[in-house]
Amino acid sequence: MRILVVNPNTTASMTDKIGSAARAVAAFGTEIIAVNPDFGPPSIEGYFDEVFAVPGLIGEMAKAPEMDAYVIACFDDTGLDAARAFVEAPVVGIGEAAFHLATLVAGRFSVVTTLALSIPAIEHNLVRYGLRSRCAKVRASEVPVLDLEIPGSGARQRVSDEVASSLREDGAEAIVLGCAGMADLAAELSRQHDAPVIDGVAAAVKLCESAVALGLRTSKRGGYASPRPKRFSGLFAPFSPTSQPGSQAAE
Ligand code: 5HY
Repeated sequence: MRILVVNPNTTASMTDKIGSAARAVAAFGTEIIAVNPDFGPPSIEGYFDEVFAVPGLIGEMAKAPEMDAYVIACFDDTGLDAARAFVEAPVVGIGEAAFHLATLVAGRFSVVTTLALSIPAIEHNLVRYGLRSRCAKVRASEVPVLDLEIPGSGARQRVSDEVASSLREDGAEAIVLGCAGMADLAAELSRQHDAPVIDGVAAAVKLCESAVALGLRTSKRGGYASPRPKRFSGLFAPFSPTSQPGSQAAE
């Protein structure tokens, strides 16, 4: 099977890290293609950045309509509903995937994310996924997303310190890492803190493999029905939906 892993921000080094984390857990026979758009925000921190990352996400999916599944590799599950309406193959957000796997191994989990700016979107998703009661707390390590790309920035230590505080103070039994840029930290932090530490990129790849193996496709009976063909105007004209799921109007 072929899984497109889309990092909705434009930072290629982060996409490389995400691709490596995905390939590290992919089953034999699963091909991972990791991409990011060449337009939009370099990092997504809060609602404003998020909305400007969605066209790039949809654009990358439109370039690869033949994939068996899609992963949205941004922890606030950027554009997840729009992406599910756009294609028929399963689409999994790393936030939702990590939350669900955490509930399989712990009664209560906490989330350690980047900046406080990112917390409301994550809490909002927990409520709409029906998992708010299983989350002890969403915490910020106050590490900007792109500091995770800078060796020696102290980002890793700050994330580790926040994991320690969470296990000590929140009654958390597992930790969910709240940024795709933390994908390479999960195994080390789990060993260091002797608790399940979950990376959403790995979680999403395994859930995609399960959905595809079970022959599941995104339901087109309700809100994820394909967008009705129409002509968008101006800047977004190239994104005009056509009658073909996963395709857009030609330039
Ligand atoms: C992410 N931002 O996973 C989120 C994390 C955050 O660019 N990739 C980003 O802070 O919301």
